[in-house]
Amino acid sequence: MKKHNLIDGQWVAGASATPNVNPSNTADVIDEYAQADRQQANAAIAAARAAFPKWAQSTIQQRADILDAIGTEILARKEELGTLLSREEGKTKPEGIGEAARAGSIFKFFAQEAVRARGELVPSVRPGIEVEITREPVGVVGMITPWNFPIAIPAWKIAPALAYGNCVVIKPADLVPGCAWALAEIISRSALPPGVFNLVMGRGSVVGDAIVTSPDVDALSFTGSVVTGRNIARAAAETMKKVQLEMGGKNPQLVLDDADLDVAVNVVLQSAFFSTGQRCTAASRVIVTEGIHDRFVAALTARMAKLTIDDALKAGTDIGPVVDPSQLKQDIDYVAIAKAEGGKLVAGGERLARTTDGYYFAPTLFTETTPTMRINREEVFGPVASVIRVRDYDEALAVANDTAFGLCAGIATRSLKHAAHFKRHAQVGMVMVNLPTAGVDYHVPFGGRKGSSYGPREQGTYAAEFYTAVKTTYVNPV
Ligand code: UN1
Repeated sequence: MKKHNLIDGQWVAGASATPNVNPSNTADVIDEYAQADRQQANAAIAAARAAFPKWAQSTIQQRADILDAIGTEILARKEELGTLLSREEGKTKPEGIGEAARAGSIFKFFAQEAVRARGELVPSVRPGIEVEITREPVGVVGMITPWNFPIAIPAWKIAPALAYGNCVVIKPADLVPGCAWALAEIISRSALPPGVFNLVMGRGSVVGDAIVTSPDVDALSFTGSVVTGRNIARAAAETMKKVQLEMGGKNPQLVLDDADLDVAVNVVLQSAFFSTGQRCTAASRVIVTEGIHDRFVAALTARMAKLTIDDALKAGTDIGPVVDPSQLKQDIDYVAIAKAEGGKLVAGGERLARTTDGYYFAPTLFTETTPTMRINREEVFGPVASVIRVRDYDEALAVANDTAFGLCAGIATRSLKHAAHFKRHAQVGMVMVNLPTAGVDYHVPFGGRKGSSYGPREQGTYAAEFYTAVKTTYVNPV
């Protein structure tokens, strides 16, 4: 069955369709997914606009019940949805199932947030007057989501949008629309009125552009590359949209002399290579003090040699394929760049052949790299990490902060003093102490600083900053 767009409660065939191909096995085509044209995107926006006045007045109980039911179904079907995720995106099946479960929990969390809505009543500086501070929905929220978290990222944008009374038009990544479609199908069977939620699949240059430039979209939440994010911010300013942008990272992971070696190695394996390194939260700059450097590199490369890189759906696979040929080319190109810059390749660096035709790439580690090399400045978005050797913690901190990005930063240490100092001085939105930089909780704020993020935080109670508009009302009770 071909997969259509969901516009105003109806499944509508796209102007064209595109195959969704399994990156572990290019002979496996999951299905054909609709490609909307600009007209369809505008129809979805118009449907959301028309549905908004009524949905904005829905009760918090109505929203809570709908979100909770969606969350329940996602959790009940997490194996199936996680398998689809792994098949279309290439992260391993346990990672896919974990992500599907995360999406279910997010809906359940925001079901409860809906009923926790509250305002403030404060005295005025003038006699007899009362001031109320309340939150209202923003309106129509446009969403553009990336391929690397095909269900969790749509969930963490859609659930708060609906919880606070907004209408949604979402364009999932062109490359990986399967999970977003499955989520839309679940939502389409909920008690949500038609038009409140719309799915338009297709190209960024067509559907994305229609959403970004439409005067009928009030707010825009985007996760993706820095280049696209910057263009979106510029275009959104034309129509004064509220924007929330989550972009890249070049996240540092410090390993200090006093680190527990096993913990440090596990943290770096997880952060740099799992999910094929295709996470904006991945650690790609491993900053290691000289006392532990050689022992750490030896232990890490020994563990890397034992990783199983294979079909994402196979039991026992640690790391699945890269998502598509262009990402594979980018990974290969950065290996060449790092070598040319003088980095020493100590593991991986090459495409791998498996029994199925997929985009397999060996987890890659460079040592002897310096902070100014391109490999330490630009996001690769693959299973590629580089080690920077430093004298001490102070130099490690300076190197960690010497970047245009600021999403997250990790430190492996047993020193309370260094961990406490790092928590305060890392110029990022999220700090992990003896934990991987990637793999975040669903109930707390997510986001970064500098080139990584722009606008209010996502997730947890902080999501309300983006998905609501604050109103201040002055009352003279005469
Ligand atoms: C995670 O590491 O658990 O696109 C989430 C990304 C991030 C999400 C990471 N926005 O990789």
